[in-house]
Amino acid sequence: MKKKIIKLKDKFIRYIKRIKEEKLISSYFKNNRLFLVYVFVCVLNSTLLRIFTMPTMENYLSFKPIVADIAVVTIIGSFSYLFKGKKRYTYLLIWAIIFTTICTINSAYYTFYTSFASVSMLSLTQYIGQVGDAVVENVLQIKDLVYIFPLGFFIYYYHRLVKKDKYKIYGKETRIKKFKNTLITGAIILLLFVVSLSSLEISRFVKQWNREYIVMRFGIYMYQGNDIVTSIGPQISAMFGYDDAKKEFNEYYQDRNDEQDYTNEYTDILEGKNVIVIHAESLQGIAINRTFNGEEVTPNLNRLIKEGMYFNNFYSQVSVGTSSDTELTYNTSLMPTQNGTAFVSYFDRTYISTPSLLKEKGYYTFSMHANNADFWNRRAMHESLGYDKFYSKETYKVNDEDIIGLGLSDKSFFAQSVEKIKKISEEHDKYYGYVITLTNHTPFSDIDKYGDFPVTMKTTITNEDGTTEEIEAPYLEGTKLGNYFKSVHYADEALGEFFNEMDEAGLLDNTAIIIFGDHDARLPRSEFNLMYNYDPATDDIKDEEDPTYIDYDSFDYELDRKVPLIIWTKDGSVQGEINYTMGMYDVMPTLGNMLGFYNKYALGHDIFEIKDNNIVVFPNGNWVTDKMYYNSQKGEYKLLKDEIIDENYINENNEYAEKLLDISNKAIVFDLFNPNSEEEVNEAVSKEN
Ligand code: GP9
Ligand code: MN
Repeated sequence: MKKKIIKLKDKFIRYIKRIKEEKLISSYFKNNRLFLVYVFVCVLNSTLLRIFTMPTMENYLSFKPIVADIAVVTIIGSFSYLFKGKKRYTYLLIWAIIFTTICTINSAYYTFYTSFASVSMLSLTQYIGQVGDAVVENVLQIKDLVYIFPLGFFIYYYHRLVKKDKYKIYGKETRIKKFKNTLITGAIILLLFVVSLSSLEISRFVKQWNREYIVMRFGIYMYQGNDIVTSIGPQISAMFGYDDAKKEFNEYYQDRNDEQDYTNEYTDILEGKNVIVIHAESLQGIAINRTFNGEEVTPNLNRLIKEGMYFNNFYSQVSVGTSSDTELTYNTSLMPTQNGTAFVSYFDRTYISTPSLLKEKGYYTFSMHANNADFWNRRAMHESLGYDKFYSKETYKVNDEDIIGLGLSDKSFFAQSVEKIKKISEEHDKYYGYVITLTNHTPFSDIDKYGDFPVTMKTTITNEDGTTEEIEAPYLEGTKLGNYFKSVHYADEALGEFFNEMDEAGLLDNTAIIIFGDHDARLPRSEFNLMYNYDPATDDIKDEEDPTYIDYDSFDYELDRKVPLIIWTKDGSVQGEINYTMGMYDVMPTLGNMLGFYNKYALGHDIFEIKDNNIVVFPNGNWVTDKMYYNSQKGEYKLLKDEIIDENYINENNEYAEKLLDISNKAIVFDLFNPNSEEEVNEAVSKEN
């Protein structure tokens, strides 16, 4: 071993000597001038794009995307060495043009959409029009043309080399050697880059929806390459297995009626009313009715719960698409897809959705959210879901003092939204709006801006000498969970203001308001343990031996991920507390019964029909019923009722869950709600017969 190391050391020293003596570095630069200029030009363009589109200090100094760009450009450029003479230049020129075009298009696209372009958008014909307009409108801006200058320099440099007779033409052997060495160098740079990535960076890259984040870390070329893979991948997988999928799909739904075949006490109860849906970011059930020193975390929600209908056993069913998955499931009663996210990979499918069915009943449908329209690809997907208009960040005034966390504060967002809704109400008979909040988003660290809400514990403790003392123990102060409650308190206050403003504008009189938490807040389990088992005397978790100690296991944590669902009307026509286990996919059929629409393909149920017989399936195959929570990965469960359950119950529910997830996924991937695809199949079937 020692010998080997010495040998290697010798070899390395000899190599360094050789580099020095033979002036390898300077001769490399001399002999590969065109290639190096090509690398420089392409990397410079990508860097300029980042600086012009996202001019922050972090971007100026960021080294990572430069490494990524060098790796991509070097690997692609290495193949140029396989070509002889002028062809080598032509190869490099073609790629330099491609890279420059990528930068130019993205530069123009960014000005218009504050995001980066995606090839998946090209499949929307209407979208091409929009992108086309954007490019044409912006092409005159100097900053979009800047990228052409480095390209021009590359062309000029080549001609200069030729003129001075310095453009080297290599023999076949040298060419292959050069190709190999360059490719290996590129691969090593790529490897170094990959090793430096954090798990968050990798997961965001895989999901590909947070485009600014990806371009900032991976550079524009890797972003665009990944974009092509994530956009085309689903199209390719949808090419295989269509017939089987369609058959299974038809069998699954064959017993269902085309029309609703029941009525109950809530049928049509909200018919004709305007509807405003509040998709409340990260609003988790644990905040409801919780107090700190007698102060309610959510006084406004607590009031609405009493005045309206509160579903206290309600779960979101999200996968990696978090907010967007809830938007899918709420609007369509379908489950998130098994690969990628529906919003990014399958936005161009046909969906049967609440807004599209309400549109048939004469409603004007819109959505509102003060983030970039391309976040989660909402611009495209909200249109696919049947929203007539999406009011995104571009339509809101975002003053610096109104920014909290991810962007525009809920208070400002709501105030501006009420103005918009007022206008809509003047222009349309009936309307349905989906309003997405933003402030209550992880990491809940903007606590200075949430307003004062101490999450301490004021209590009386008995000292060892028997004396008593009034103390204010820190409790959840300084924890993420504590900050979360501060943030929710702010979100609740904003909601209260929204209700007041809506009422003042007379917009609540004939309107039903639906409020739900979009998913849990991803809070650490250890902090739940602290919350439930806090000892103010020691400012720590109680001893497990303490008789008041509550054992908090992973199932309790899963059950605590519940989110509230509220249906509220000013006239109090819908009231009560509903305990049935219910999931996001049950909202469409439940609301459909109340508003007078029906979707045969809903995977959930009207909760007032299925009642305590319901099952909520999660995208990972777990499920929960009134009787038990089942973890399908571990094959473990927790009983929720004092009832003995047999093996059959678990097997049947497992089968049900798997089938449901499979059908949902196939319906989306193979575009099975598309009437044209139905026609095609019918044609095929009639030919067979
Ligand atoms: C982004 C917001 C948050 O606009 O809806 O998305 P999330 O991180 O919750 O999926
Ligand atoms: Mn969310």
